[in-house]
Amino acid sequence: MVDGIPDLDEVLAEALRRLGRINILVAGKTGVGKSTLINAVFQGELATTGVGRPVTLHTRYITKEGVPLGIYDTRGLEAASFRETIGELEKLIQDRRAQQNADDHIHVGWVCLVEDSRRVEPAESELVHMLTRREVPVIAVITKAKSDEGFRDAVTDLLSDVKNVVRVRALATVFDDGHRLESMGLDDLIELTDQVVPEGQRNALSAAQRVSLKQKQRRSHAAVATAVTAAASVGLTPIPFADAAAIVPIQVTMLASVSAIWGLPVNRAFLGTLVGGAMAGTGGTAAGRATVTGLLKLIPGAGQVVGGMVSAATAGVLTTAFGEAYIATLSVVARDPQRVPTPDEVREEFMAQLRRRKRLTGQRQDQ
Ligand SMILES: Nc1nc2c(ncn2[C@@H]2O[C@H](COP(=O)(O)OP(=O)(O)OP(=O)(O)O)[C@@H](O)[C@H]2O)c(=O)[nH]1
Ligand SMILES: [Mg+2]
Repeated sequence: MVDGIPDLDEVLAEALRRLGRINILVAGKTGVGKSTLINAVFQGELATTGVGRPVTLHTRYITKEGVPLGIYDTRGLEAASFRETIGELEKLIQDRRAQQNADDHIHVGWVCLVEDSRRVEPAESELVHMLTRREVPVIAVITKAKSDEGFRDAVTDLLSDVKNVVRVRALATVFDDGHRLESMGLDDLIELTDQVVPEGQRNALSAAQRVSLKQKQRRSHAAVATAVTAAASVGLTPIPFADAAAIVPIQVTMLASVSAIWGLPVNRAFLGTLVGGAMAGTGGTAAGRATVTGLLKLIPGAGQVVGGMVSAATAGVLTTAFGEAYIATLSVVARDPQRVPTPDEVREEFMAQLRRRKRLTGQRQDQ
């Protein structure tokens, strides 16, 4: 930290630390489509590429470098000895719950039932009971959905402890006559999961998933609101604009947090391209001041206050404009979950979004 301005690496490390981790227990009989579901919903072909560490006889823990997600992949529910499997899982949950760090807990259970079977068996009911007793919220996931015929209602009745029941089709299904049903329900599964996991796990869920743009946008708006509060408290004592450097780390932290929420690489190359040298650790020097002012000049509305004073309200307005421009940027360039945008693409769109907002604030001033 130099003269109140933290180093970019510190900001990045903090953004990643705050992202945390979400752990999901995925259970269901063999062949119901658990691995396919995991690969469809999350980044990085987790279920096939992550070999997974065996944590019990019937459960592997799958993680992937750079994705803030852990999957407990359970098998053995189909065996006659399913009670043993459930007993093992119960021990596992308690063991994880005893950890200090909430990132080590098991946050939600997805109990998968295949639609074709049209049956709920004792293994699934007993598993749901156990998870509920151990305060792990459960979502029943009906997989390979193509024809409900009342099965969803039946599952809702029979597994009355679950928080919700959702029908999903992880892969498109093509019938012999050529009729095609696209994948469906994956975004609903994420929305429902978001509702039942602790607040501290939601950004990690957002970073890891690749099916709900809506959830990423919602989590980003929350991160911007946090930054606005921080910026406004800096501006409570109105500060001369030249010293508004104090709100720059807040803006950069916000960009790092929102990037993390979108599952983008939170590293120096990425953020460095976005903010230029403003955070390179030159804070105390004249050159540092110049780049800080340069960054501030990008912010819609900030042009009008250069040389003046920044109040709490202004600091809040500037931060909101900056954050919303970044969310709009990612909604354009990071829309395709199959492809990570390059830092230059993000920067170019961000500048365009900022210019557009500046024009709008300019017009309002002229009226
Ligand atoms: N058409 C279609 N096929 C699916 C869908 N989900 C899974 N499958 C197929 O079902 C088969 C089994 O899927 P997996 O994902 O391997 O099932 P699993 O539950 O992981 O099985 P185990 O690991 O053995 O417990 C595979 O051939 C998948 O391609 C789906 O939504 N639609
Ligand atoms: Mg599998």
